[in-house]
Amino acid sequence: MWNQKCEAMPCEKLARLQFLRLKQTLEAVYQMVPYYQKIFREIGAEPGDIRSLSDLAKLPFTVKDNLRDNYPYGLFTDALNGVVRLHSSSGTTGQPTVVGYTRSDLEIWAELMARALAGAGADRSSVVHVAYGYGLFTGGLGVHYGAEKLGATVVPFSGGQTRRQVRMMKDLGSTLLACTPSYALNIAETMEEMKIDPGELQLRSGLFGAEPWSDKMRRVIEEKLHIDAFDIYGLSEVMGPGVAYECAAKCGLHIPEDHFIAEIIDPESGAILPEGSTGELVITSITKEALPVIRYRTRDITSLTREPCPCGRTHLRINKISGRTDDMLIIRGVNIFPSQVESILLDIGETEPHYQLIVDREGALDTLEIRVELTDQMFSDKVKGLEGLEKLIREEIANLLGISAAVKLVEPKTIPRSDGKAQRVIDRRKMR
Ligand code: DLL
Repeated sequence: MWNQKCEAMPCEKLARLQFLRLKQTLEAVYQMVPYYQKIFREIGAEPGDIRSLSDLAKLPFTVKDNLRDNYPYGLFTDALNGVVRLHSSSGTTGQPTVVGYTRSDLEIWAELMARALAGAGADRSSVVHVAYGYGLFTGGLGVHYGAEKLGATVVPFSGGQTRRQVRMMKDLGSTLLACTPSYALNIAETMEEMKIDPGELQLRSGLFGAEPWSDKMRRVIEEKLHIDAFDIYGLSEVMGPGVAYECAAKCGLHIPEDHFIAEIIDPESGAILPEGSTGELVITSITKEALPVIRYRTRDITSLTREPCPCGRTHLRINKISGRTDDMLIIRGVNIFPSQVESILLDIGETEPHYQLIVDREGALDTLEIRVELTDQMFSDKVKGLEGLEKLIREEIANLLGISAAVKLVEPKTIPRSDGKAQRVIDRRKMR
């Protein structure tokens, strides 16, 4: 554990600390952010009316559009005064959002990333190879400063030039790889092409996140790279990577509750759901200075638990994120997440772990086509075997997800590889 005092703080003490910090955050936004002043006015309340942690529920949610509508600096507490860094969210549609950090915000971010890296087994002796993109994306610099804080040696590679990444990891004796899970697959494949056995490297663990990935995918990556793979979660609006991270027990991701308050809500009604229920994660920051967020709707679907964790950390855990509310596909009334399809494909295990979902509409009906890559061996196989495999995938999808999908087996290496977040879904309905 990187910070035993904070990460294993007794629950009552933690709740008292949370309340104190929440009050300070509410006072700050009430004093300094016209947007929040308006919100308090609208509900006829003042920060003093929040008398317990559960009173937080009296405040309305903040959503991405609130940040967009106040672009670029409207939700910052003090314009750019004291802000030493900006990042921007990776949003592919519409107006981007800009997020800012004071020096204290950056120190806390580095602290939380040091916790996450320690959770994945890293220490001062580690060589951390960062293949998340550097730049406006929070992945690269987020991991970078956490690894430095930990005292590890950082290799700030960023994304791309995959062959060179492999050579550098081998030459420099990198022990931990940090990148998206889809890029980790790409790296593993490149290693195979270069005829380098993962055993020739010193890699022991991986810190993967920034996109949904199933437990099955974890196993595939672990086998291909001979490592122990850990999940890390975060989003720019709340901080960046480090909003939740796995420990050695791998039974959920701990949210550093001395800095964030987490809730799970029903995405339709907004009602708070009881512990264990699946819904949308909502986060309130309680130590951020430049851009505090109050009840921020992440759109990410998960559940939370306060059951004690064998690792000794007292902070609550969220389950692996199954997807985003906006990535959920509704195919003829059935809701599915791409990660569910991923699990089924990897369970069948006769294809490569590279797939894409093509969603379209014929008349009034939504259609789904699952494209999945054949292995080299299957590709040279007889057509009959391929028909059987297509049928098997179709049947498993129908049985387990309750939808009928077309399955198309495609040639090896024809689905685009990513060096960042993979594009798993092509929604042609949106292109019309
Ligand atoms: O992806 C921050 C990050 C960088 C997290 C590196 C982990 C590692 P954004 O670009 O703002 O920030 O995208 C945030 O990515 O709301 C989720 O939908 C998704 N996401 C992030 N981590 C995970 C994860 C970074 N571990 C959005 N599992 C979030 C599933 C994830 N989805």
